[in-house]
Amino acid sequence: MLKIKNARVIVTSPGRNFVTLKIETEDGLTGLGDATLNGRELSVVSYLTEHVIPCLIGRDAHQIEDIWQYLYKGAYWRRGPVTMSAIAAVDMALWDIKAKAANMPLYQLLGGASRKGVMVYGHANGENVEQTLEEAQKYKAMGYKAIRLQSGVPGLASTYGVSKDKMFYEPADNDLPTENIWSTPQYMNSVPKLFQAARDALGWDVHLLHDVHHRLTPIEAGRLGRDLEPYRLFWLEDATPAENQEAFRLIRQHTTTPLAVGEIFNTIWDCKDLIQNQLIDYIRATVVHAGGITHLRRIASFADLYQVKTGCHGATDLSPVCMAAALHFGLSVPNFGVQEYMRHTAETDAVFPHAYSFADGYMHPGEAPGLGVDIDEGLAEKYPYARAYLPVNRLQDGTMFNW
Ligand code: KDG
Ligand code: MG
Repeated sequence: MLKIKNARVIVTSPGRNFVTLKIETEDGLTGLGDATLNGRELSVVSYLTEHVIPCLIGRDAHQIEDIWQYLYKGAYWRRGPVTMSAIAAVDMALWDIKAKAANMPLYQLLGGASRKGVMVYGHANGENVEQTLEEAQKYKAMGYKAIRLQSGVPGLASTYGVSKDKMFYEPADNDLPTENIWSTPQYMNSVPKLFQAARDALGWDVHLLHDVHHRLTPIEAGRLGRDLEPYRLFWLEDATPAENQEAFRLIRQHTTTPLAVGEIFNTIWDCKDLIQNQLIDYIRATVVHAGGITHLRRIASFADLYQVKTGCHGATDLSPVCMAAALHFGLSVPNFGVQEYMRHTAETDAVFPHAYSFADGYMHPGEAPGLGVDIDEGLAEKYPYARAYLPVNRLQDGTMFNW
């Protein structure tokens, strides 16, 4: 038995907010779990501190599945981003502890490596096509095999995904949410031009991806997918909101462009219909927001039956702890597709020293026992929490719109 002696939550903001759960056993082993929910961070802190941690003390850290079921079924209130991020943090930390106890990198406990490395995609974005392609060339030069392209929309003052800090940040930097203005027709006109120019400039031996951020109706998404078919995208992401999973059937009827969705999903129930009806090609659920390694493996196993591959969310607002977990998962899972890799700043990397590395378009979690990531608590203390939000989106006439 590895008795849990203590657990606490560490909030730090080295450029942006990260929430980390640290669990300690009586034998002195420690495990880390990411619990960051961008823009709603303190709700998970409170859920963990007030409701979860008291139930962990004294339990056997080895009983990962039982503790998962206890927290999921026992709460009565199932699912949702706050609950599932809290459960994910516990789950990650327990896998970290178990792998340290076994003196193995976590991927070995998950079945061992299924591949040499985890193919990752980076974000190239710019205010116009030219700038976006300049950024894409930089990623190509760094060895990336897959690049996501997002460009400003002509006629719109700002576009989410086109940020100042090119390598690192989605904007989450205001005391109150920034407002962007959106026009679907202007957007729909601009994207095929971007990808035509991209194929001319970058060639055909690099995977290209695009994120719609849930902004189209299914029929608009069908049209965009069809317009993009000549450019052979790796995937078109979050084409329409997916509360209604049936919506993807309409998109599927109109395009062969591969579809990805799921970065905001929390459980297998959010993607069950999408997967079993083969309405998507990639499932983007990730460790921190979908109940940890235990639940993500369940989603991936189910997806494998339907030839749906993984494509975990990996934006900068998921901490290095989640990145490490995603890499152990991605290295081992049979139906791996691609892993998103938006880099963290030097400040964040210093707070979370880690064993994972990037080389020639692939990442590897490293060979350190456990997740292979630590937290420098002294340094973490120097970066206090600062309230920050994701931006919101309105139509030109002021109507509140999809995110
Ligand atoms: O917190 C939200 C961001 O992580 C998200 O908007 C980034 O869409 C995103 C992506 O694909 O990385
Ligand atoms: Mg996305």
